[in-house]
Amino acid sequence: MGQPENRGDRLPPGQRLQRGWPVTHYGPVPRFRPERWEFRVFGATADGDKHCWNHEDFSALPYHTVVADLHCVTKFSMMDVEWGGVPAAEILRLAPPADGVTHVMIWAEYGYSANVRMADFAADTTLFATHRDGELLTAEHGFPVRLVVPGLYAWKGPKWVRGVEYMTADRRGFWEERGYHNVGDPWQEQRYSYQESPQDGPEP
Ligand SMILES: Nc1nc2c(c(=O)[nH]1)N[C@H]1C(S)=C(S)[C@@H](COP(=O)(O)O)O[C@H]1N2
Ligand SMILES: [Mo]
Repeated sequence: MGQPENRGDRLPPGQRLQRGWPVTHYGPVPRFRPERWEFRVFGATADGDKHCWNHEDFSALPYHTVVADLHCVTKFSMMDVEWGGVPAAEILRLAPPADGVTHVMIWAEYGYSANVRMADFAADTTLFATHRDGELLTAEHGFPVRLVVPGLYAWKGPKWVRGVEYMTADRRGFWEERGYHNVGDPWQEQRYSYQESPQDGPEP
């Protein structure tokens, strides 16, 4: 992932600052049904098994906070958002991937998905956020869980996450199949799939 040149240059190329917190997503806001909800890790796990948490157990996992900027590919950015939740590294520790896992697919309600390289997923600022500014997320902002990957455009952070699939090869997610860049680094302005170099994505 790219880095800002310096602390005073916080806006990636082509972005502008947004006041307030808009709601941006495709499709309807899902209704949370605690009795049916589970967070599932599956695919190429080290032990070959699925690992599942119900809402009560997921809520009891270690809680960390991360302050991060959010960059939407539609060109607005929000600075210094304080997220709270479960570090992705904690999920990797509790449900270890098999050798050879290179990417994850994050799955959300209604089949929304986003592929993320393992190095980005395992970064210590990647968080399954349940809170913002110490308060539970609202339904439209992803309650009960959304992924936050600070170094990537925000479409790589699904709201209403339900699962993580460990993958031994890359595969495109929802927006990546619909013309958006496979990697999505805002500092390199990787917005659209036509900007990709061959090494940025899976075979077409
Ligand atoms: N499930 C789901 N998550 C999603 C999206 C979506 O369409 N569906 N849109 C993404 C995009 S493009 C952005 S910019 C952020 C917006 O988060 P916000 O509505 O909380 O500001 O959510 C991301 N997560
Ligand atoms: Mo976005």
